Amino acid sequence: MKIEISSLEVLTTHGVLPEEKVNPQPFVFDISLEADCEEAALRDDLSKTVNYSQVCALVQNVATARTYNLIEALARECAFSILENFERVRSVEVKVSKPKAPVKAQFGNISVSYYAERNSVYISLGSSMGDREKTIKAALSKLSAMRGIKLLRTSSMIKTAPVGGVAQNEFVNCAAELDCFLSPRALLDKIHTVEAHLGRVRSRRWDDRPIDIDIIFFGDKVIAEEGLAVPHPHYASRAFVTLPLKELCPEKICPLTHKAIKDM
Ligand code: PH2
Ligand code: MG
Ligand code: MG
Repeated sequence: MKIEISSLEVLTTHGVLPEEKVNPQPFVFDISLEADCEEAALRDDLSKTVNYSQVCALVQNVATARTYNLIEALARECAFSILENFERVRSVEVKVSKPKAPVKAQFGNISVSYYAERNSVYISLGSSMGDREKTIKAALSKLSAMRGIKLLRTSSMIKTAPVGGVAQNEFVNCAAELDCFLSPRALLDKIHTVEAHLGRVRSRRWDDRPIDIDIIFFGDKVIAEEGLAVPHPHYASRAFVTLPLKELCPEKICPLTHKAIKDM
C-alpha cells in the first residue's frame, strides 16, 4: 500500500550561503512510501501500519537537528531515517522543495527527490588464509555496523576444497542474508572497504585470500554493469555458494535461471 504526505512545511536553516544557516526559510516535504499495511487495513489496526504522524515528526526532527548545505543531503537523510525507523517501509521517495531559495531569478519551485528501497540481499563469504572463521565473523560484524546494512541470518560455516586451480588452501565458506537499503553499487563499495580492512589485496584472480565477499542476490534485481554482476554469474555451479544458500533460502527463485535454490 502507498502512504503519501504532501506539503509538510518546516521553517529551518539549510543552504550554502552563510545567511541561510542563520535565517530560517520554508522547506517543503512530499513523502511517498510503500509499506505492507494489508493486515492493518483488514483489522483496522494502527499498530500494523506506518503511523504517518510519526513519519511527520521524524522528518521535522531531521530537518531541524542540524544544518545541511544541500537539499540533496537533507532528502537522503530523511529517506534513510524513515527506512531505519519504520521496518514496514519497503521503499520511500522524499521530495524536498525550497520555494524561497535565494536565487536571483523568478521561479516557481526548486526541489530534489531521493528514492531508496529496502532489499533482501544474499552474500557469500569465503576465506582461505589466517584465522578463517574469525575473519568471516569480523567481516559480518563490520558490514552490519554500517549504515543501511542489517545482518539478518548467517548459514553454518563449511570447509571446502579450493575451486578454480589457483588457490592452494582449504576455504571456509558461508552465506548471509542482509536487510539493506543501500543501492547495489553502494553496498559493493562497502564490501570492498571491509575486504580491504581485513587485509585483502587484489592480486591474482582466484588466489588465496583472507576474505572474499560476493553479492549473490540483491532482491530480484538482475544487474550487468562494470564490476557488478548480480545474480553472481557463476554461483549456481559452485557448491561452496549453493550449499550455504540451501540452508538459508531453499525456496528462493533465482531471477536469472528461474530455478529454486533447493533444486540446484
Ligand atoms: N572462491 C573463489 C575461488 N575458489 N573455492 C572455494 N572452495 N571457496 C571459495 O570461496 C572460492 C574458491 C573465488 O572467489
Ligand atoms: Mg568470489
Ligand atoms: Mg569477490
